Amino acid sequence: MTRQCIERLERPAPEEFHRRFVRMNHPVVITGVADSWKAIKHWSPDYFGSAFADAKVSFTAWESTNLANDPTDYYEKRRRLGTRLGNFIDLMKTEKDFSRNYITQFPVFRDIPLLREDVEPLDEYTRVPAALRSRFTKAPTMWLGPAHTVTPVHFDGADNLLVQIFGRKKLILIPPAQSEKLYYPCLRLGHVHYSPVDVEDPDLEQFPKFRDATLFEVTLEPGEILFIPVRWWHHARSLETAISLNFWWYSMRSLFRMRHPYFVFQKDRVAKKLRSVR
Ligand SMILES: O=C(O)CCC(=O)C(=O)O
Repeated sequence: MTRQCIERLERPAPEEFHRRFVRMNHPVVITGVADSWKAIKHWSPDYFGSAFADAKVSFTAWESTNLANDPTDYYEKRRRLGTRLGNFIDLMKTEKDFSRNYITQFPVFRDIPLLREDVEPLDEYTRVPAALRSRFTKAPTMWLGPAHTVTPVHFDGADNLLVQIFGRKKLILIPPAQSEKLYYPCLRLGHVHYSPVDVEDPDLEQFPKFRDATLFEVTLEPGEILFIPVRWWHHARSLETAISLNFWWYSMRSLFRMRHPYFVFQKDRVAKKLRSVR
């Protein structure tokens, strides 16, 4: 495996960001933009636990006796559970091993609108025209969990700005051109955008092609923004209690790049239907 760092750029001009990274479909870390947000100063599990304890949240719970971060085990066993934010944060502080419980994709500004004023728009970087914004951008979502939570490697159908708000998080990215090394498409996991390879501790006997993969790595600090281009594989691990926010947006470019997964998915659906009528 080859390892590379992801470049950091201090407040790049939006034009430079688009020319060098969005159009080239290449990741970068933007510094000096989000670090002045109120969210960076104020947001923490303690703040949420006292100010918004009653907010309803759903979280991903992965019950497993398998100590490894095996993606197949994760996709088979994970469940979506609901609770109140205050309760989740209490459990996070008191339970001995709570690291397989993770608030993922929480629509924070829909459910706690007051928090919206703690972040600044990133429209000059996403560049979605105002008239198309409601259709081409997804409402930002929040990720909150204790140290060691993992999101196994997968890719998304949109470009993404992942903003680290609290704690540090390590990301490993792998380019779409190397999808074969991640055993894509692996339809048995239920979705084509998942891979069975544990990119932190790969089983090279089972997945020998991964030996030649190139891993782009970065540890995000609070206030840093990682651009994850559409279809880039990414794996995340919180190094400590962490909060992140992500901003997904679509463009003609991202829709074009999702053609292949879409056809793989449709082909599989048709094959399953044909098998069921036989
Ligand atoms: O922060 C995480 O755990 C995963 C984030 C992610 O997968 C995303 O923003 O697409």
